[in-house]
Amino acid sequence: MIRRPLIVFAAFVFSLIVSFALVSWWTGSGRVTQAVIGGPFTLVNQEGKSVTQDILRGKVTLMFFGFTHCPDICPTALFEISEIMRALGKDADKTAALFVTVDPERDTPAVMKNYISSFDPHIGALSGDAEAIARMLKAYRVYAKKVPLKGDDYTMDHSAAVYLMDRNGTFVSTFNIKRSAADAAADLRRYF
Ligand SMILES: [Cu+2]
Repeated sequence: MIRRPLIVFAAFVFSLIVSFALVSWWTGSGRVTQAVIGGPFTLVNQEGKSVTQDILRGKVTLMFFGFTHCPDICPTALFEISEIMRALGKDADKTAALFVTVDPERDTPAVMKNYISSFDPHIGALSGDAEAIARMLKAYRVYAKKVPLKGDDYTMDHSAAVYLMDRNGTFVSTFNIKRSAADAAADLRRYF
């Protein structure tokens, strides 16, 4: 009987150790994820101007990777991001969105400029030469693959996650745009 409190105490200490281990594993892995997505880049914006990762500074940025010939996923995502910008109202100026091409062969800065003109003006576009884009996709863990179609035509298979970058240009997490624009806008405001 005298040992029972000791057992209870031992169980309590054990549970503390387990929780501590879990928390440090969890926060530790969070840091790893942040470190492996992102990094320096030199690309070309829709005006044909060379830009670096510095354009991410000072604004909460949504990044989306795709291509202008995309039949559905990309235009839908850009439409949804435009709706979020609209829901933000004046606060949209504290944010930016970047549409980065996975198809630099066809998506020249001029093509990108024309394409994004159909969407909210807070959305910019990034293109570049094949090598620079390949490096970018690798740094941001984006999957993209050319899929041949009839004749000389092709399409692109690509991952479609939207990335949330904080005001320092650091990756925070993926960002869910498949919800009401008001909810997504409220979520974005937390990072201002
Ligand atoms: Cu697409």
